[in-house]
Amino acid sequence: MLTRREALFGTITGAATAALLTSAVAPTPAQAKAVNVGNLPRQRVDLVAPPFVHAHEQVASGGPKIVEFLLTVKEQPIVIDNDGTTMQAMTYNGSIPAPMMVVHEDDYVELTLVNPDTNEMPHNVDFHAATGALGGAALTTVNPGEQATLRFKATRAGTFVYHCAPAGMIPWHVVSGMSGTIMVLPREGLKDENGQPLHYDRIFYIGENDFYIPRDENGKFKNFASLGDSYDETLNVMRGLIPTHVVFNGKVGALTGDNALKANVGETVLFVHAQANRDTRPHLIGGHGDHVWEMGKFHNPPAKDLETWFVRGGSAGAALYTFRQPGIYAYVNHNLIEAAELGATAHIMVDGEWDNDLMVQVSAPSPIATY
Ligand SMILES: [Cu+2]
Repeated sequence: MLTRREALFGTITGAATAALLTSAVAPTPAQAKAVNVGNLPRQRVDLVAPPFVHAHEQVASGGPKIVEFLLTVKEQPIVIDNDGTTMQAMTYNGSIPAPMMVVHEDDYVELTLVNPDTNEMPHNVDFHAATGALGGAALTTVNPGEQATLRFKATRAGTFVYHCAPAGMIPWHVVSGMSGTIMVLPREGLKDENGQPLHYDRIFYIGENDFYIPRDENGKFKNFASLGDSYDETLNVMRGLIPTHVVFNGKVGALTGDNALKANVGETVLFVHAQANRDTRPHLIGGHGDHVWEMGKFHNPPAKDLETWFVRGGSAGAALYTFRQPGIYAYVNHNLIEAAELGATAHIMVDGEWDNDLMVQVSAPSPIATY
């Protein structure tokens, strides 16, 4: 059991982590370059749970602004498969993945992080989109009962992971659910490889997680009474590097069957796929990536016509696809064992008219003819 004191003051053993911490020095006023953002307009955005994304402009209609977001840490048990396996999860706003934030390049992100006093652990946010102070983690570390507000300038366009990074406990917090995505759009919107504008009709936000659930002496997944109780055994499973679950949006089946995503033939969908901890390889069965920013960074020209794309652990990729045929599509991690056995599958139900030019069954199955 991890005590509150150990959680607060660290169980740091690695030299690398210790080095990280000593470099995490917040600037004193004398060192800081003054900025004046007082005249910028402010916009408060209420975040929505994945796979959906809050309303946003694709092309910015005005100049840079300050965009305010609120994340509240929720430590809570979450059911992660159809057998009722329960993980002592740590989340931002109660969802896995955490909500997507969308801003434009040169906007200022102003995040307030609230850690209610009912929680056990300290938490923070490391924004891969931010510059300095461990991505903001050094300036947002809040104990239970505290809140902090961070402002950073979104200077790089793309899809970026954010995640919790508390001293001595970074991987545990990340694989327990504390990661999300921020999308920084170019002010003029997305462009193809020739600089022509690209637009999406829908955006689907898929967060992939690898979970490490301890088993009991009979091989059954264990439920723990509290987050702290789950720590030691969970860490042992994590150190084996073999996940027990690889899921989209927090749970086996979170995006399949009745929870399938929906689109229409002719619509262009932007798939944003985040994995904060481990490599993955999204693939749309029966479709493609028309334009893919595999690394998620929009000032690089998109790759075209991809069958499968690679999303590095600790990053978020983006893929645009215009659906041309109706049907139920499976969107998978194309490590098919992870897709079919561990959970990394989503469905997209697409309505519309079938195009026989693209595909037709020339003859239905029948007994083998004699030639
Ligand atoms: Cu945390």
